[in-house]
Amino acid sequence: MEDLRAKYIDLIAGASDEATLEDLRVAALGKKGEVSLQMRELGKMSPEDRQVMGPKLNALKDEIGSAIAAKKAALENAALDARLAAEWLDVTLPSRPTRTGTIHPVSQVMDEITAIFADMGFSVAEGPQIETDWYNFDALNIPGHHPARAEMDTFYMARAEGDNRPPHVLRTHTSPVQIRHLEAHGAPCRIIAPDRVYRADYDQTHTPMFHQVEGLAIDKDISMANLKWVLEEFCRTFFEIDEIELRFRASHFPFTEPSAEVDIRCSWEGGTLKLGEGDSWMEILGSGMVHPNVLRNAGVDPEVWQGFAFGIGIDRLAMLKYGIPDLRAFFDSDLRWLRHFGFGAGQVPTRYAG
Ligand code: 2NM
Repeated sequence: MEDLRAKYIDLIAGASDEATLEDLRVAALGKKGEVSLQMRELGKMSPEDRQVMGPKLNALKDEIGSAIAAKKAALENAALDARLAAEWLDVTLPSRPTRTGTIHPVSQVMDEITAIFADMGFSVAEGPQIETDWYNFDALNIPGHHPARAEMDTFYMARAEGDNRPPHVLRTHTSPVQIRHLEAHGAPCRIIAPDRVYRADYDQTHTPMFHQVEGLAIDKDISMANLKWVLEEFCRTFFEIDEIELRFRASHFPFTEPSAEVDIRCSWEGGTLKLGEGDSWMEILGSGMVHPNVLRNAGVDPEVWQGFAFGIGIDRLAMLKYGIPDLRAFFDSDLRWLRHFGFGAGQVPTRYAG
């Protein structure tokens, strides 16, 4: 029995994995194991011998069982230690730098404009970029012979030969969005339409695609006074300058009567532009009271309803606010430029954060 004990305790101590331990358990304690066979011998013994050998064999069985369990636990601990050593991770290390994208200045300014006008009760309207010449011109009181059509450098969509439907165009302004909105929802109305527009023009200060925001407010008692306050409030908030001053200069657009171009007071002292002070004026937008013909074309009765509209170039607004010198770089998709002039997510000017 002492040999058996010494043999198994030794083998168990030397086992290097769980499978070996299991083999040892079967060899000693299994049905045909060496200890089990010895226990079977007990039956043949005299009662006196059995009384001595029985407890001894039981004790041996328990000892081997405990030794196997203890060794098994030790092997598991060792395996865990090995894993912990191998998979150890220093969570205090700085993370690897990853390049995040940036928000294009046009998108940023579009979001800013939308937030400011939202605070004044305007919602955003959208419409197609390919328009019929009715929505882009006729509905806006620009008939076929009107010089404004030629001035607009319109992109006309190709037509198959023999297709005599009226032409489709890339919209030259977002006014068609407003006509469609009035048609669908009627008056009263307070909307802005910020989006892409197209004109066949390319030089230092023009790109064939650019961005515009047009505003429209129609109600029973809207006047130029409301227009003036809305535009002043917009400029104050957008440029983050309290002492903003606007000048309304009589002008002419087919779709408004009266019409006004709006200038902002500025100075160019030392070659840098400053808004709200100085003796210079810079044109920033066009506006006016919506022409009765336009309201009628959109299904709105001009005897009952009236209101103002305005149009602003978003790209130039972005250049002015963020000191971006070259318009054409806006659309070059140059990553270095985008990283320099782009915005991080959640980077919102304090005046209208949230
Ligand atoms: C401008 C200037 C003046 C304008 C007119 C309309 C519409 F659709 F209501 F007739 N929307 N925007 C408008 C008026 C646009 O851009 C320089």
